[in-house]
Amino acid sequence: MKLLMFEHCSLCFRVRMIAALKGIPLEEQVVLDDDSEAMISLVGKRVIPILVRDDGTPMLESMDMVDHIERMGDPVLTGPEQPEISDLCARILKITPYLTMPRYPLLDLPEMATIAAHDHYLVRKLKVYEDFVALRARTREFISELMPVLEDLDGRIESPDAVNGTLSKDDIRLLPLLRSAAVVKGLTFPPRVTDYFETLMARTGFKPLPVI
Ligand SMILES: N[C@@H](CCC(=O)N[C@@H](CS)C(=O)NCC(=O)O)C(=O)O
Repeated sequence: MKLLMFEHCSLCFRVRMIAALKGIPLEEQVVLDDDSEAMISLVGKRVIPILVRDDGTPMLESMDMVDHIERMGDPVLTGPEQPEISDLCARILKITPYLTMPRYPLLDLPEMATIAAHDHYLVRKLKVYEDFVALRARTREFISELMPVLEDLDGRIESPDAVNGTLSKDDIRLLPLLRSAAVVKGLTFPPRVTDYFETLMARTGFKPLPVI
């Protein structure tokens, strides 16, 4: 199996996470941001992640990819899901892009390894986010908005090994969002969130992204 991905992409990390948790080999192919052809030639449109199965069939939905990998060998996502965790993920996602998107181009990520790819990302994202410098200057304000959500999450974490006590798709939703948020210098996760993040990241074997 091959995953076309961006290093910063949290949906891609869902797929990388389940493969790592299950010890299933996954070939990771980082796509340059300006290489739309790599995606279009496979699935007819620009989208990431794309999982190319061993029979050559591409998959386009990250949670379908997670289900596909979860069906291989012994299951690991055996715990219950809680709607409150999905809701918390949605609340986190309303704020974190304003902190993370303006930082990714500063992190020396492989999807922006050329100036063309780097500037392609900027042109694409600035259509939505308008001014990355201005957003980075509002870091304290966005962190203040995010902290109460992370405090609510802190109160809901049942174990450092799994948000609901036993691994479930809620962990697949949550850990990638925390991995993205953790790029923000000055953002300190509450204690149980920190413990959860560090424990589960260590279990996946992936290092956190750089902090800036
Ligand atoms: N529902 C899809 C959503 C995929 C998606 O929205 N991907 C975004 C990146 S995270 C994308 O392809 N954006 C277009 C681009 O990067 O040009 C999934 O969960 O895999």
